[in-house]
Amino acid sequence: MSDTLNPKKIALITGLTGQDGSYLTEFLLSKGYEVHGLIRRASTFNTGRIDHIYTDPHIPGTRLFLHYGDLSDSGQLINIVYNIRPDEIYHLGAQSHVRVSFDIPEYTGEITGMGTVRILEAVRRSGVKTKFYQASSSEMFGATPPPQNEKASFYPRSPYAAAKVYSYWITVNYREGYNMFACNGILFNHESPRRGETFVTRKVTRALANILGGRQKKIYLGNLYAKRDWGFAPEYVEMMWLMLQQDTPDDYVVGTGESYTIKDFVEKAFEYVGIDIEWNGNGKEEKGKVRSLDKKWEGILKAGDAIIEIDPRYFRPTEVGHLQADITKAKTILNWQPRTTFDELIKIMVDYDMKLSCLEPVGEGIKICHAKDFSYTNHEYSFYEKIREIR
Ligand code: NAP
Ligand code: G4F
Repeated sequence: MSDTLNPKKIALITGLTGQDGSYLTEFLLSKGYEVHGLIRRASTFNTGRIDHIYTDPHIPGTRLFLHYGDLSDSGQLINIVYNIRPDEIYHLGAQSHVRVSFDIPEYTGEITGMGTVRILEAVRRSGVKTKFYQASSSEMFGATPPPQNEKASFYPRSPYAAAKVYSYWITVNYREGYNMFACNGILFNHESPRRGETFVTRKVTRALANILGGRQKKIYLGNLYAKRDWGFAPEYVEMMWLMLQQDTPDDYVVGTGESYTIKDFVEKAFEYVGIDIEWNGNGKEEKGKVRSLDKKWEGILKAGDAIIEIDPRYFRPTEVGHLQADITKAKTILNWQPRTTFDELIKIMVDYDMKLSCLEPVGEGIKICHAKDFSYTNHEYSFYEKIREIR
């Protein structure tokens, strides 16, 4: 880790306990920042993704500090911004699950939408001069056909997406109205071994490992035909930082420029461990069955076993059919190029979930991860810790 940033820059992250927040924290610490994070009080620990980098604040040299708060509580947000006086704020906190937003639309609006204006107001009222990053989402494009870029229209298809559209525009409004350095990163789906377990990619890689470990029989999924532009999360947090290092604030689309169906993801994940899947039936009756399998899985599965089934519970009242980024602007202005392919992402996620299930990983994914220069992050450490706990 670099300790050389002088004067030391201070960052405040909301949502630091989430997938992106944990990678961003590691990234900023490696750049010499002092990092402050907003965490929610919970009756169980919610710091699993950052425990490996947390140190007691009494230890000299500590540069990571956590503060209790909530995006529904303006008083504490103002207090934190005023007292910490961050140079940069990364606003990642949100109720981020699209399917769940249909069940709790009001709460999602309150946190994912209103939470943003609360933070922006905390900045404005405290008079702190800071740069602001808003975690905007490709979900905002919704029904707008691909490829989607910064000029594409928003057509939100969920309470989550509608709340993110509000947050996008309020960020633009504070930039224009109060001359704030405020940027929207319109990020397409990005995944990792730290992805929440109920998002589809992680649900699949985790279930795959559980099936191979003999702890689960099948996976129930929803719409197999939606297409997503899936990238690797650590790369995307680097982009958040890069946006705030520019001379002028602006909004950028970040994605890979390629898209695949959920079915593609499932097939490739199983193929990686030596299981070939064939599909039979239509609609709710569609099933993914084992066509052939590597010898080593023979005591666990056999040809003909149905391991993927549909549960309509996972369908959404309104779906986003196809997201695929046009990343011309990020390539041109930020000189950015995605460096992890779809196949590589799947291998990385499968390997780490196999490790977590105490199975010998295939290994290609872990090698890829090491070869791509993500030295600021430590998948190994955080995941070995969990493996030890499970054992
Ligand atoms: P995530 O893993 O779900 O993390 C969300 C974070 O927000 C967690 O730290 C969570 O805390 C916190 N949070 C939730 N409700 C809160 C509240 N009421 N007060 C304070 N904090 C609260 O999400 P992610 O995948 O890292 O995504 C980060 C951000 O980018 C989110 O805003 C998401 O909507 C957006 N985004 C994500 C993607 C993607 O593909 N991952 C793409 C585009 C945009 P707990 O840990 O306590 O739950
Ligand atoms: O993994 P998902 O839940 O991600 P979704 O809805 O695309 O949202 C994620 O990406 C957004 C960026 O575009 C973020 F803003 C948002 O915060 C979140 O991180 O679902 C992906 C697709 C959907 O089409 C869904 O219908 O997978 C389909 N799907 C099929 N079966 C499923 C399932 N999704 C989930 N979560 N669970 C299933 O069983």
